[in-house]
Amino acid sequence: MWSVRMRASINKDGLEEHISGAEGIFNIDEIESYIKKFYKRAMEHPKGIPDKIVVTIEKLKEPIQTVRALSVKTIFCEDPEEAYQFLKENIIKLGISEEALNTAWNTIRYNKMRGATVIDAKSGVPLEPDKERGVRVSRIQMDKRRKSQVLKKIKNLTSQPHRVIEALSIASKVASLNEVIAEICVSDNPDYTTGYLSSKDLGYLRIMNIKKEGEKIGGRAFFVKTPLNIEKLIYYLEKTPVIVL
Ligand code: WAQ
Ligand code: MG
Repeated sequence: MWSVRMRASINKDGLEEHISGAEGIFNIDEIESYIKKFYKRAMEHPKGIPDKIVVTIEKLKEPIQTVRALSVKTIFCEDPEEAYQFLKENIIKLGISEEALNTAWNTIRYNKMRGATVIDAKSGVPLEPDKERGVRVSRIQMDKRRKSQVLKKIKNLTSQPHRVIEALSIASKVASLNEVIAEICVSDNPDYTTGYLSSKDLGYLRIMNIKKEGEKIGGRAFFVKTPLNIEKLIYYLEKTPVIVL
């Protein structure tokens, strides 16, 4: 099996600004058609036309692991205040401290990271070694049958189903780790206002109107138990190939 990854960016005043990315684990005979899909996606992104697209096609050497997809549920919140209340109540029920939630929320609102922050669920201290980049979950692919089942379930509840599939794949890989208590996510796309809270027991809870239309904020946070081997956690999330069943 092969890992295929794409990332598109545009140079603005010497800084590379991320436009879009996509990835998957494929058979060799699927690669060509996915490169075409990814290229199309890079060029047709609402954020603009990229001036650089990097495609990595890499044969996987490590054995592929499997994890179960989290169950999917949509929570109909009216506005960001209601969404944040829902988030807070559930985060506290999971035993995560308010400090930890505050650190996560501030990072999501004010920091531009390409990846996620990893937060000590008790102390609220961010643990990722690279604070600018964060941790990038990668080498994931949802099984075809699971994908069509989820697509059927959410087709009337989202304008961008592929976004849900990708986010659910990430969340399922993250939640499969015993060290992780929960994850929260807000898309950084100004036009995508549904975020999520996920955990092994709660599943993947899609939270509508977690931000206002047009807002550029967004990010991800993983709440973890300590003590923990952060290098091992990051290696698994970034490098270990996982199929989501
Ligand atoms: N690994 C870790 N963090 C990531 C990754 C990744 N592979 N990709 C993005 N991030 C971080 C980064 O800080 C982004 O700013 C933030 O997450 C949001 O990324 O069911 O599309 O790709 O309808 O904008 C949620 C779907 C969509 C909810 C989330 O995130 C639903 C989404 P985006
Ligand atoms: Mg994205």
